[in-house]
Amino acid sequence: MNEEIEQIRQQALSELEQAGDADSIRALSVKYLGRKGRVTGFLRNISELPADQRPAAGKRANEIKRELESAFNAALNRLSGQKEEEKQAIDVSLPGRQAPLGTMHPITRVTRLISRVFERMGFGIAEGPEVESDYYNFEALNIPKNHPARDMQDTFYVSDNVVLRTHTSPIQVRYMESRQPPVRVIAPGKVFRCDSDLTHTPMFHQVEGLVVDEKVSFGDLKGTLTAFVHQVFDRHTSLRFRPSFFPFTEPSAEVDIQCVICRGSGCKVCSDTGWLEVLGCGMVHPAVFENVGYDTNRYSGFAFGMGVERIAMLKYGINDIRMFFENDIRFLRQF
Ligand code: 2NM
Repeated sequence: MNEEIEQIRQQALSELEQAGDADSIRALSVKYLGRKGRVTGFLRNISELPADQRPAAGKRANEIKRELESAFNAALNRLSGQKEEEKQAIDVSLPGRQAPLGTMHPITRVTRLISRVFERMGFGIAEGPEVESDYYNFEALNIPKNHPARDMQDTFYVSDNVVLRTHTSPIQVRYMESRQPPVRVIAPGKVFRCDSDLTHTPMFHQVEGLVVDEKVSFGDLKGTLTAFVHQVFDRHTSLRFRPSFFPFTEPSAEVDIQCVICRGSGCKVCSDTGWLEVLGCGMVHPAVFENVGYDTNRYSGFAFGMGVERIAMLKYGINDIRMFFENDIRFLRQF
């Protein structure tokens, strides 16, 4: 009878040697140690043995039961340890994963293009706070207390005397306050106006420019802006200077360029005029120079300002300003 349990043991161990995966090891465990398993069956039938054989057979069968239990467990553990190692192995022959590459935002691109053109003409670049005092945003720029631009309808007020800058001119006021001429500087940055429709967003970008020295003339203004337009669009683009008004310049002008779409013959983009407005400019008003402590008898200067979104729309043929701020990568990827 003892031979039978030894035989069961031998068979279990040799079948275990053949078992290559966890499922077949678990099946062996059921086959030998399960409720209807062979070892279990042997133990159940011990009562049928002659009384003098029962103790030794029972003892041996229980030893074998424990031995098989630990052999099955050890085999399962070996197998899962092997899998962990497979998972951690690095296949050095695989190509690397490509890091997703972003693109520059079109507003950043055009701001940099504009800046580069002026840098080549000897301009420096200045920056300043987006939250400004009423003094730097309006007062120093000769914008009177009752001017419509100061209205709550047009300007974001942070408090009575603090606003979100409505243009980047305050940068230039601060720049002039801190040094004497000659000045050649551009001021790029975000500006804010209470306005939101098809052609206006409450935040947009500007580049303004300022030149101050002895004997700076309107001719210098025209030459500088003509060179600028010829580099940003193309060297055959015509310009025209139309009289206009700004509180901080006198005289003031609006600059139109020949329509980049129809080249002047008239189309939807230029409302059949053949011209597109691209920037405002003028000779700096003496009141502004007085506010920053410049000698108005010795110095004169010109200034200009443009919306970066507008330049970008004309340059890339974009017809909705909101595209810049929707963060749709199908749009952004194109630049
Ligand atoms: C414009 C048009 C005309 C301008 C004036 C100044 C300053 F600070 F010198 F007075 N900065 N920018 C200016 C002049 C801006 O934007 C349409």
